[in-house]
Amino acid sequence: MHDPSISALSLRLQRARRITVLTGAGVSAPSGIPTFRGPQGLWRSHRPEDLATPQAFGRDPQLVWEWYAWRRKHIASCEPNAGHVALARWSQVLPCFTLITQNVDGLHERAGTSGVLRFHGSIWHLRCWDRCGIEPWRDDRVPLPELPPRCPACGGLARPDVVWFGEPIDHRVLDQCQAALDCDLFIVAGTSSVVYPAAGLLDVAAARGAFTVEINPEATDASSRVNLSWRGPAEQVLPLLLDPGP
Ligand code: BJW
Ligand code: ZN
Repeated sequence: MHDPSISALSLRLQRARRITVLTGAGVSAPSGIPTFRGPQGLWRSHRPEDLATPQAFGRDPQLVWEWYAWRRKHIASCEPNAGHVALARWSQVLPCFTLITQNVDGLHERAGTSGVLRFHGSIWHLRCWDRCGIEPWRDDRVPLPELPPRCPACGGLARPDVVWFGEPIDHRVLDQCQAALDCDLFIVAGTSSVVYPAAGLLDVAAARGAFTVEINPEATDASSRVNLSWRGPAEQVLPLLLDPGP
């Protein structure tokens, strides 16, 4: 590893007491999962207001579920990449490490990271649309036997346990994230940093004294707000940081 800023970042990672990483769709892109924005992004061919709002689901649950069923099938055929694997290793060897992800695909967990804080929920979990009181449940069957699926408790409609536009973040997840923002090093990787409140976590961590880093091949809304904006693909940069080469 010859790049001086990568070496400096690597040293920072090894010396930091508490490290928190926030990932976005770009971390799963090399696994073949489309991002949301950008030339091949999902929002180029699908309008978020038709598919990713509670109003859209209320109007046409079948359409929304068909989109989620298509994504579930695709994700099930994808594998974690070197970026996921590197972060899984960090989670195993760094004593105070927290991984927050905006991704709903479950690839961090499949790579071996436990305790992932799923900021926008999980495509593999469902919950009751009628809020009958049942806790969200996991259902990773592909395909689902019934579309739209039903709540096992009340027989009403089930919905994906994800966070749509206009919906609040689960307060338990938010509390755990807040605690993880008291860190020495905060890294954002593979996110355009345009969706709030996720994009604001960086600023909270910075205000509490963290050194902030962005890893992304493109400049983003966060680039000017971080201490170090590293332009590169997460699957290449992340594996270099903990295990520097010769
Ligand atoms: C690589 C790479 C490689 C490529 N390596 N990098 C103005 C108008 C309307 C609304 C708002 C507004 N201002 C704020 C809002 C609120 C809204 C919001 O932020 N909107 C903005 C878009 C304007 N936020 C919300 O509504 C949130 N809720 C909320 O605010 O609640 C308030 C409330 C309080 C109390 C009561 C009620 C309400 C919720 C946001 C939910 C977002 N949901 C989605 C869908 C999740 C489910 C699903 O997947 O189906 O989350 S949208 C989508 O965007 C998804 C993502 O998690 C999220 C972020 O996207 P991400 O990960 O950044 O992906 P991309 O595609 O944007 O970027 C990819 C990046 O990767 C790029 O930068 C590439 O360069 C990079 N990349 N290859 C590293 N190899
Ligand atoms: Zn129910």
